[in-house]
Amino acid sequence: MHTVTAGIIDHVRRQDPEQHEFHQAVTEFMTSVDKIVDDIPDIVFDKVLERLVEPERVVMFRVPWMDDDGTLQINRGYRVQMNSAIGPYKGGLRFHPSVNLSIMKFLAFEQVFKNSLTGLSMGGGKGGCDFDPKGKSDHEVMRFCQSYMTELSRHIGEDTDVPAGDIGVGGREIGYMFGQYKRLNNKFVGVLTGKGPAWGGSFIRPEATGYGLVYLAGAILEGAGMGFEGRTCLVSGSGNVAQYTVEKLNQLGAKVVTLSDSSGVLHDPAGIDDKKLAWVKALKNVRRGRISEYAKQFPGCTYLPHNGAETSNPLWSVPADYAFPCATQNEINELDAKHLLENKIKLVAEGANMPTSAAALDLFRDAGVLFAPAKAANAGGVAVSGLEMAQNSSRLQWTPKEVDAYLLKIMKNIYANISTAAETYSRKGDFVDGANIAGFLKVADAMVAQGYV
Ligand code: NDP
Ligand code: 2IT
Repeated sequence: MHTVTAGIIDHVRRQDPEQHEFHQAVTEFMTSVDKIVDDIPDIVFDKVLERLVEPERVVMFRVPWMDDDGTLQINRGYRVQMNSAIGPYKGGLRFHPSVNLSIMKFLAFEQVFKNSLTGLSMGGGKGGCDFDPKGKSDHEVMRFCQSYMTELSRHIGEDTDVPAGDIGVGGREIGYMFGQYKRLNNKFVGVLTGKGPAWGGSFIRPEATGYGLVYLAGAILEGAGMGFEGRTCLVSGSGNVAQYTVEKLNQLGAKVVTLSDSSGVLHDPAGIDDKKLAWVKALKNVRRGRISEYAKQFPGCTYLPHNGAETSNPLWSVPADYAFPCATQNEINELDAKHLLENKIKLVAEGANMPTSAAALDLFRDAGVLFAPAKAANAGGVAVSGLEMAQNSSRLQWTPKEVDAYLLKIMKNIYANISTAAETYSRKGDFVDGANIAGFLKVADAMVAQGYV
C-alpha cells in the first residue's frame, strides 16, 4: 500500500483503538483509494485523506426523559458532522441500544461518499442515540424525541445539517422531532427529511431505499445479462429497507423467501407475496410486533430464533440466486459468506450499511460474485431525501411518479459512474473500488478548492 493510505489506517487505529466499525469503514475505503493516490498529487499535498477521517464536528449530549412510570431516564445522544465540502451535512439518525461513537463515525464516513454518488449537493453526517424504542409507548417515544431534539436543534438547520431516519427512526419519530424543532424555532422549514407528505415530506421517501437498492441491483444484473424474473432472493431484516426491497422484487417477478429481525429468522419457501408483505408492514409499522408471529399466521414457514451462540446466521444458508442484507452492519460474516458461495449466490446487494464483514467481502470479491456495496446500493434513500430538500426549498410537491422516475435515473447514473470508475482505476466490475473512488473524487476536488478548512 501507499505510505499515505497505510499511514492513515494506522493512525485511526492508534488514535481510537476501540472504534472497530470506524476502522473497518476507513480501511475498506483507503484500500480502494490507494489505487489513485499517486495519480492526483493534490490528494497528498493538501492532506485530503487525513482531513477526511477527522469529523468536522462531533456533538455528544445528555438526553433526559421521563418514562410512563415517572422514572427519569438518561440516554446519550450524538451528531457527527463529518464533511460539508459539497453541501450541508446530511444523513440519518439511529435509535438503537448499540449506538456508540464508533458506529456513528463509520456511518457518517460512509455517508460522505454515498451522498456524493447521488450527484446531489449534500455533505455527510450521522446521528443517533443509545435509546431503544422497542417496548416503549408512543408517549415515551414522544417525550424522548422532544428531549433529543431540544439539544440537537442548536446544531442543525435546513442549510446546515438535515437529519432523517435510520434504524429505529421512522415516520413516527421524524414527526415528533419535527414538531419540537418547529416549536423551538418558530420556523416551518425542511430541517428533517422523511416527513409525512401532508407536512412537507416527499412521496416515495419511505420506499426509496428499498426501491433504489433493487434498481441498482437491476442495472448490475442487466450489465451481466441477467434479471429478476423467477429468481429466488434472500432479504434480511423486516424494517423499512427490507419491506420496500421485497415490494419491488415482487413487482419485478422475483420470489423472496426470507425475512428476519434481531430475535430470529423466518423462511417461507412459498414466497412472501404482496398479501403477506402487507401483513408484515402492519405487524412491524403499526403493531410493532416480531417477525416470529409470521410463522404462526402463515403455515408452511419455519422460524428459527437466535440463541446468541450461533457462529453463522441460518438465513444465509438458504439456497437462493440473490442476497439483499437489509438489517445492520456485519450481519454477513466469513462463514455466512462461505454458505452463500457454496449455494452459488450470484449477486449480493447491500441494503444495510456495511452489512458484509471485511473477511466476507474478501471472499465475495475473490469469487467474482456481483457485489453492490452499500454506499452505491442504498443511496436511493438519501437521494430522495435530497429531492425532499429541493421540494421544500421550492415549496412544491412532486407526484409519486415524478419522484420514482427521478430515483430510477439517479440509481442508473450511480451504476454508470461506479462502473466507469472501476474500469478506469481498478478492474471491470469491482463496484467496491468503483463506488469508493467515484464518490471520493468529487469530495476531494471540493476540499482542494476550498482550502485548508
Ligand atoms: P428499521 O429500524 O426500519 O429496521 C431494522 C431491521 O433490522 C429490523 O428488522 C431490526 O430488527 C433489524 N436489526 C436491527 N439491528 C439488528 C441487529 N443488531 N441484529 C439483527 N437484526 C437487527 O431500519 P431500516 O430498515 O431503516 O435500516 C436497516 C439498515 O438499512 C441499516 O443498516 C440502515 O443504516 C440502512 N439504511 C437505511 C436507510 C433508510 O432510509 N432508512 C437508508 C440507507 C441505509 P429488530 O426489530 O429486532 O430491531
Ligand atoms: O444511511 C442512510 O443513507 C440513511 N439512513 C438515510 C439518510 C437520509 O438523510 O435520508
